[in-house]
Amino acid sequence: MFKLRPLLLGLWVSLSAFATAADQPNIIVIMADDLGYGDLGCYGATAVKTPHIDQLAAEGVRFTSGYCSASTCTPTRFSFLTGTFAFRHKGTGIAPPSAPAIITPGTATVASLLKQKGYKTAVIGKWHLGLGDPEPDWNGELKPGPLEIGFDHCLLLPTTNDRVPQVYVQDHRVLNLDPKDPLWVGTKMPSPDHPTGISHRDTLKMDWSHGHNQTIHNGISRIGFYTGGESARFRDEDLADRWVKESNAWIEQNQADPFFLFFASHDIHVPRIPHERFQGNTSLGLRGDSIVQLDWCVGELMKTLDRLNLSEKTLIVFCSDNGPVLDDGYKDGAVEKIGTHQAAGPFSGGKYSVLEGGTRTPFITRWKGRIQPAVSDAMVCTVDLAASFAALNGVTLPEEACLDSQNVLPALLGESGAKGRADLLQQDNGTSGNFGLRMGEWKLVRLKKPAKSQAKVTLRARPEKEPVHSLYYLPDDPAEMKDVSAAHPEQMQQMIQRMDALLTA
Ligand code: NG6
Ligand code: CA
Repeated sequence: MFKLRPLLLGLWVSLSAFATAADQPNIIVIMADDLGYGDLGCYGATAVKTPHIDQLAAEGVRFTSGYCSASTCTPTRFSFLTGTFAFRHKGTGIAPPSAPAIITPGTATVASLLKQKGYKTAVIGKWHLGLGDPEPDWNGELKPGPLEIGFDHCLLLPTTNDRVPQVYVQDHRVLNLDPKDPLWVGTKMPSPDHPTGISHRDTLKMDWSHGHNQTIHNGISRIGFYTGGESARFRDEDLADRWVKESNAWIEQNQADPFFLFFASHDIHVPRIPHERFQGNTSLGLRGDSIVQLDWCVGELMKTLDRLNLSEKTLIVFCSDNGPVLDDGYKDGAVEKIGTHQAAGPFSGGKYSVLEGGTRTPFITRWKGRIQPAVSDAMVCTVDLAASFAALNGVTLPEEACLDSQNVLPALLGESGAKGRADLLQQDNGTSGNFGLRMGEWKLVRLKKPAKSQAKVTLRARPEKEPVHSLYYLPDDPAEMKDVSAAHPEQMQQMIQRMDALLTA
């Protein structure tokens, strides 16, 4: 008996190790930027063709109730990585050009949780979660940043491409920076003759419509000022190609280990300047052409997985960081060329909004050989990926970490009967006091501040004056037009209480 026990134990350990390895797929999260529910072929778009993403959906699960957790970028990315809603932390609204690192080193993140199970980890693309402490040292070491919260490698656009500077950050440094030409980034005009989108408006290759009128780079004026770093600057047109190239190389180098790649596309955020070969591809103008570029990126990543025989060992999650917007500060034809295209699908609102269009976005999972193709109405959110990936790898979440992340793995894997979340709180940029709560098929909207900026961004008109609280029954009214709170006061009260409880939890 004494001899048998270590033997059995050994057998058990090796069997369980085997089981874990088989269940440790590579994970790629592809996050699009400002992509709406209706912007893809597989979600009903006809004015733009997205064959690669449609293929991903046909081979995996396409969610009809997939969400990001906020209707702007920084809070969604914060809560995706940390598994905790952004409104619980100060300073998680849209990050300005020189924002310091928003996620404190040592915080458990999707990357750190997977790294502890032997994953190689990288983020390639748009960051927008701040760098450095108390501010970025553009000419020195840019830390803390992704490498201090669980990533082994990064190649980043520091914020978002309508904000300065247009340089790549590779690991802790600005890539290709010549020390003789230091990079300066600031909020004030560096000199009275510094060319801006106001003083040199007639030279711009794309005019601005609001904001975005400070330093000019590549014929486009941006938010914020910068000088120097000429050898480090990139062309907007080349961003997507560069990130695909870097991702393919990184996947190839790390294929022996399980890997986690966060591919953070900049498409289809403003300024929408896809590569020349995509310009003019659609009738929707540059916004549509950027969707084609995004689709191309997804296709290239899929090809790499096929070439390396990794498609059956890789879970891909495709999602967006917030809903759609047409005019977000540049005159790029998005409004004029929209035609009958419904960027938010059947929903109202979009970017900046707590209506469904703000956060209900494309959401697709694919793991060839493991996930049975399906369309699922289970409610899942980007905030749930942390707990779900942890569960997939047998990682116990640390105390006080990933507070809002629910394990929805069965739903992500398309298992029959998997329900996903029972409810979901939806936030905007985080300072308005506006929130949404989806509970089952009901939706509560709390508007503390009239969503006035939405006139510019939404595709569906809203009533002039809206009450603080309104209630909608989504199966009958996906566009949240018919407030049914008077007919369902108990439902309304229950949801107000649940919203308050979640906000103060
Ligand atoms: C807004 C910008 C908008 C966009 C957004 C962030 C103006 C007038 N508007 O402040 O253009 O950059 O911030 O978008 O400057 S996000 O998707 O990264 O959250
Ligand atoms: Ca965004």
